[in-house]
Amino acid sequence: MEPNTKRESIICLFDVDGTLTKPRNKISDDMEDFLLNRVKPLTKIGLVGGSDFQKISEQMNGDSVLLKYDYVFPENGLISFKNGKETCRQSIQRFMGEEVLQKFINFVLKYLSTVTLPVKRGTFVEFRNGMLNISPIGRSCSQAERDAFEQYDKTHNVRKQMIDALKAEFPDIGFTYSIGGQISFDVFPVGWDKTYCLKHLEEDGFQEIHFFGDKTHQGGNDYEIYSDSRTIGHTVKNPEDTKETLMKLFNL
Ligand code: M1P
Repeated sequence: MEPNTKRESIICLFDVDGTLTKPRNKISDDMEDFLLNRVKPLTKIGLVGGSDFQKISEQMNGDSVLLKYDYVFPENGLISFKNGKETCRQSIQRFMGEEVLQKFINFVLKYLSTVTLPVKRGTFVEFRNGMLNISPIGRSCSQAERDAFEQYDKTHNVRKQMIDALKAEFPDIGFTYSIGGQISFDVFPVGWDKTYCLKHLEEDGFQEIHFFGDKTHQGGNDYEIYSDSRTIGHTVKNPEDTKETLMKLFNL
C-alpha cells in the first residue's frame, strides 16, 4: 500500500481477543505502541468485539481505549463509540418488543420443564443486552457438572433438539441460534454478528475497510464480517501475526 495513503479513506477494524491480545489477556505494551504510533497515523483504527465494553476495556488497558481508537464497537457494534463518544445503543428487547420476547421465553421455560437430565441446576435463561443465553442444565452448575453436561450433550443432543423445537415453534421470528460453549446456546436476531458494526461506518465513506480476526473460519464469530463484501478480510493466528500482516500491508 502507498505510504501516503489518505488516513480518512481507510479503516482497519480489529477483533480483540486472540487478534490484538492473547486469549483472555491484556494487550501487550509492544502491540499497543505499534498500533497507536505506527498504524494509526496511516489509517483509522477500530475495535469490534463480541464481549461487552467492560471486558474490552479490561483487555485494552482501561476506558482510555475510547480515545485511543477512532471507533470502538462492543457487543458486535450494538453499542457504538466514535471519537470517544457513544453514538448508538441497541438491545434485544428494544428490537424484538416485549410481547414476542416473552412468548419466546415462556416457550423456552415450558420446554425445559419437560427435559430430564442427570442433574439440573438454576439460571436457565440469561438475559443479556444483545442475546438470550439458554442453558438446559442451568448456568449455576459447578465446573464438574458443566464438564459432565458437555459430554452428555455430545451423545444426547439436548441443545440441538431444543433448537430444532424452537425453530419449529417460531419459524419466522428472525433469530439465529449458536452453540458456542459447553452448557448453553445463544439466541440473537439475524445479522447481529460482527457485520452489525458496519452500519455505523456507512456514512463515513471509507474506500477500504480492512478486518483482522482469528476466528474467520465458517462457524467462527469473525466469519461473517471477514467474508462480507464490504470488507477486505485478513485471517491472523495471534497478535504477532496481526502485527506482521499490518507491516506488510502498510510497508512498515
Ligand atoms: O464463547 C462461547 C460461549 O461461552 C459461554 O458458553 P457456555 O457457558 O455454554 O460454555 C457463553 O458465554 C456463551 O454465550 C458463549 O457463546
